[in-house]
Amino acid sequence: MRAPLGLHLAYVSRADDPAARGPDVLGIATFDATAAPGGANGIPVARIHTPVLPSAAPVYEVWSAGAPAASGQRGRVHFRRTEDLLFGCIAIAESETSGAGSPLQAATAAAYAEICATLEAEGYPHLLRVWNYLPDINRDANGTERYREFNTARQHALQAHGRALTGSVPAASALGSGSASPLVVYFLASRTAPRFIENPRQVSAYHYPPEYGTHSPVFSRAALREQPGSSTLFISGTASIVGHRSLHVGDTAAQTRETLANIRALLAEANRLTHRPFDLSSLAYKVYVRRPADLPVIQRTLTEVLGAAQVLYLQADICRQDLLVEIEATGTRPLAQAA
Ligand code: 3EB
Repeated sequence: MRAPLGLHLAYVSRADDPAARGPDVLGIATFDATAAPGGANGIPVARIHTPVLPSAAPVYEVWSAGAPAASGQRGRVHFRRTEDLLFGCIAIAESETSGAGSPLQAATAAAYAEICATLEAEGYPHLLRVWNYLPDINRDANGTERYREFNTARQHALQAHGRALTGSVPAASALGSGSASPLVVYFLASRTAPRFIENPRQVSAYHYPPEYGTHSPVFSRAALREQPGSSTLFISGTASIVGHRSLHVGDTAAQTRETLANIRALLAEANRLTHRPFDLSSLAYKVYVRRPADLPVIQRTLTEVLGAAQVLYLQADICRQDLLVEIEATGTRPLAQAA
């Protein structure tokens, strides 16, 4: 079957799945895959080291454009693009870095510098969505949690490239990955500007108070990309945070329900901006579970609500020690034909 019109996401279990091989494939993220997928046509592959639950079988997250794509490389960034969209990925081991700050900060600075340089050189200035996977995200290093070190370096790198630090900043996720993993960042960017969406239930992450780190995380709660034929919504990693505080510490089911309330609030915000409303069942989800033993309670809480939606569960550490679950989502809706 041909992919639907517009940017499309599918989770498949085989590298040789037809969905992972078409000319309109923009890029792939693999979770827990030892072997690369076909890599046909120079398709960029982000290799993420987070166990897939419950099966430990690899999963391929395949992004298709609905239009033919062409591959390229700039420095360590592998990318593939259409007229309006660019998918890219970069992996940097902390052991291969040098420069100011800790190895994680040097790797983060290098990754973001190369991403910004690629976007400038190729002419896709608008970052829509960024996924960040950092080894040992919650470990203390040099007296600071590594996630906080990452936030400082990300903010400095974006600032050095003249990019916004509040407002027009991409939707994002930032998760832990295995200790032996490099820092892996993958992203989608476009020539045309999306709309960025905040959650009225939450303080914007870029305005978090200093108790969460000297430099706030730079991301929007969601991004909406409207095209002539379709509309795509990217919901950032979302957790049990109201205002700026973590709620329901120690209660996984309640954290899951609060996270769904945040996602519903984002859908309501997005639906004020688009002609074709999104609902919970029109999205595909990636659910990050800190403790594998919590999988059944999270699954039970979600399946009641999400019905037949695609859901991928991964084991990953989350950027605050007290968060047990985090959920991101993406969906594309065809736009109504003009009468
Ligand atoms: C939060 O709401 C949870 O640092 O890029 C979610 C999504 C989180 C993205 C990031 C962090 C990031 O603050 C953590």
